[in-house]
Amino acid sequence: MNYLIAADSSSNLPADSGVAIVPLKIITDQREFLDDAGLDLNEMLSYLQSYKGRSGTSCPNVNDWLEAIGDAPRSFIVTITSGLSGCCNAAMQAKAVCEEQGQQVCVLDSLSTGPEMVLIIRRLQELSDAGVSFEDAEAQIRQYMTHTHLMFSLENLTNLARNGRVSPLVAKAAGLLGIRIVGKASDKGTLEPMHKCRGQKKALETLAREMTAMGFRGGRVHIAHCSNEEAAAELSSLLTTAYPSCDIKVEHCAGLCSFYAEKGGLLVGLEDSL
Ligand code: X90
Repeated sequence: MNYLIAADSSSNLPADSGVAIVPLKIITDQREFLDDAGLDLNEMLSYLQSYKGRSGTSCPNVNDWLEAIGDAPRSFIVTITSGLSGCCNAAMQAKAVCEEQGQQVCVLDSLSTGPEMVLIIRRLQELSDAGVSFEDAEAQIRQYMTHTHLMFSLENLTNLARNGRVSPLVAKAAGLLGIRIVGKASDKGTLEPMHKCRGQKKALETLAREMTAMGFRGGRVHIAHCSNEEAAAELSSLLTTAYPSCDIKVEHCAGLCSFYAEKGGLLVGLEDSL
């Protein structure tokens, strides 16, 4: 590989992915969970379920990013959306420090999270392996990012609303029995709710339909789920039926995405063919 790739833990990538992962934190008045390979996700989720006080998250700081980059001469940093987190801002500060020392750093604001970040990272790894120069890789990846998208289906938006990341009115709708909010990452990198769907089956059909509307015709798909293997499998089968050539990978949400997507939540990264 000819450049280092770093990303924050909202990407849900495992420790052995070849990417330098910088963890976010999940914080309550009593405890703090670092979203890294040492996190016991089930323990965190069951603690949060019984915990009734305040909870939130915090993003890495400039030093966390500097540590991840180390003395690598060339690095790409892929962050969670600047529309919802300070993560990208901290990475930009790290870039400024590194550039003073003669290192090249390109910060990519995903305007998204989770599985769309994984699509971007996967493509970066391919460019790196193919020996594409840093400058050309930046141009190509920015172009690629205009063709990647994120959709979601959420059963519970309590933590998003409590932390000011979605309107309480949207969260309230999802609180009704069986209602899922299906939506996408907006152009500004915020949540854009599109449909209220009753039941999982409807939600998944709506997701698949909206993916087609976005230009999906059977490219790469990454599905990250929070304790909802069943929905991930069902969506995979809907997509494979419609687009037999599509390349689907399913992963589990790590700490940060689990906190916000909550139990049952599904995040879908996709490529359009426009
Ligand atoms: O800086 C921090 O503390 C992190 C804040 C992150 C807040 C949002 C995380 C969202 C996770 C929920 C649904 C996907 C929507 C993505 C829209 C861009 C996943």
